[in-house]
Amino acid sequence: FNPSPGHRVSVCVFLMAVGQNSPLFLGFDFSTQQLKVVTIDEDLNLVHQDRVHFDSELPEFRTNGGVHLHADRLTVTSPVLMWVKALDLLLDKMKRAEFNFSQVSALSGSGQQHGSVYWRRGASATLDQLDPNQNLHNLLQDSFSVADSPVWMDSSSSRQCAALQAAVGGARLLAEISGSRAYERFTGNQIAKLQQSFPDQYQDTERISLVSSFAASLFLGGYAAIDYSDGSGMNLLDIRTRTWSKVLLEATAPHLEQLLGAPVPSTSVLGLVSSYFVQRYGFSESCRVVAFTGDNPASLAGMKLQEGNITVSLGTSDTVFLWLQQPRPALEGHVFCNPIDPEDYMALLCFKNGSLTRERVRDKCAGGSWEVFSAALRDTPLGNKGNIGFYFDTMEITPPVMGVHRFDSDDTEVSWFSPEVEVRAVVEGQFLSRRVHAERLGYSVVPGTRVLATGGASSNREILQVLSDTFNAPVYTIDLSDSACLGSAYRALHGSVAEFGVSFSDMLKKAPEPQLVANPHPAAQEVYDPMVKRYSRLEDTVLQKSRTQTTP
Ligand code: ADP
Ligand code: XUL
Repeated sequence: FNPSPGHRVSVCVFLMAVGQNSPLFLGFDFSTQQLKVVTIDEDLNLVHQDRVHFDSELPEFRTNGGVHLHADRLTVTSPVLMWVKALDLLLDKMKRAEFNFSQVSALSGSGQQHGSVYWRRGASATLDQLDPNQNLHNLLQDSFSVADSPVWMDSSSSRQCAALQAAVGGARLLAEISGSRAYERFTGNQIAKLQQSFPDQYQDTERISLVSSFAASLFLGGYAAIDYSDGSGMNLLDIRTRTWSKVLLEATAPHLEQLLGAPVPSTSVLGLVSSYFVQRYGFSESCRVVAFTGDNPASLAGMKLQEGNITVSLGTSDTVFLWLQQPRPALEGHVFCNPIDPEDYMALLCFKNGSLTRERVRDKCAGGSWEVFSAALRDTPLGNKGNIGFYFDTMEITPPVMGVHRFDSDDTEVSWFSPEVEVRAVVEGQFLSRRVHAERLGYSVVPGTRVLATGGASSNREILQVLSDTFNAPVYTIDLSDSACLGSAYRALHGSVAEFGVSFSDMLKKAPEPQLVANPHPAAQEVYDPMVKRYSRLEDTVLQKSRTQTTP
């Protein structure tokens, strides 16, 4: 866990004395590297948090950063039974810590977006009759027709993306319908690839879930619907009518309408926890399950995001997102249905080379220590004396480029930076890119703009200082670096009070305000405004170079 400074808590410790009968609300996050949970009470106080880290606590699945990178370096998957076993482990840990499950009134959760789970024929009957004397991992051994689920880091479905765009009349039309042009990691293209590569496994599938709706299905003991917001990351949903687009379903794979089930509003109460959880863990029979959603939509719910502000999430992926009232889909970035207000939308940009790339540079240049990494940021000047770097360890989404590219102050490509310059170059390069692409989406920093930071790396003050300087705006964080979990717990609570007419924003009035953690340096604008322009120009150079190298 990465609680922000001043809020350090030991994992699995009850933070507050909770009355025996006061209702509790759970928020889970099935993220790339770990499964996390946060518990709040009805006054939105944080009561308990815990996690299971996949690589270190479930080594039998042999993942690296929670995933398997295949030999083609484009296919990326995660074992679905690892997620199931992680849930067994997490709930067992909570039970050992004497967590009182009977107090939980409602639960919700989130999952890494776009990943897909393939339930084998007969799995629904298995889910319906789970034996509380056995763990889920044993019970669901044979319930998946595809053992390794494609996840958001995958970029192996270019052929299917091209075919989908051709079928609907081009990228722009696809973006108009689904909120995004075709992206390799988007679920529809992954489903198409799977159906073409493994037709027998596809035939043997009775239901396809997203990671979020798969996780909700475990709690419900039956298939959970996909919610509009996470459903927007599939290149299948019409984001205006909030129904599956027939044209897109047909262009993707057979029988999809049946395999996906009807999508529902993100605020839906899907049902009650199954008797398995009542008998095995002591959940109340009346505990509600609120629709699970994607981790970025859940983060939006956790951040108290207001119009005009921008959230920068620094998790395994780096994302930038905004609340939108009107959808304005473009060829870059994504528009999703809003997880809180059914009339509204959110805009999102996702960058694959986030925390894992910072970690690689930390290991190479700072002896594996975040303290040394942070010291290098403190000891180097704003603007890095004109040095700019692009660090795409894996194929980036925006721009679609791979490899490391370093430029000195004369824009000459160089092969090496000193360790300290390299540390600043990776962080500055990443944040310049976040700003350049957010500005291309129409976002601009104006007086009063706040940047809200979240995700694992938001516990690092020096990184947040660079974020503040490159955006020339103050940076705020919330108490907990995992806003997806917190947002899920808020959504669970809202699922219990919405019927009494309480709006999500009214409910959040009691939530602590985000805290200011960094103000931009007085010289920030002078240094970074020209650098943003240079970065944008150099990015075009890098993109051109990579296109010429890949064109035969
Ligand atoms: P996810 O939810 O995608 O699994 P998190 O939001 O929990 O990921 O972020 C995990 C990442 O946080 C790690 O990969 C690590 O690189 C980063 N991180 C943790 N602590 C620090 C720190 N002090 N400085 C910078 N990055 C950090
Ligand atoms: C968003 C995206 C990632 C995943 C994993 O489009 O691909 O942010 O949700 O966190």
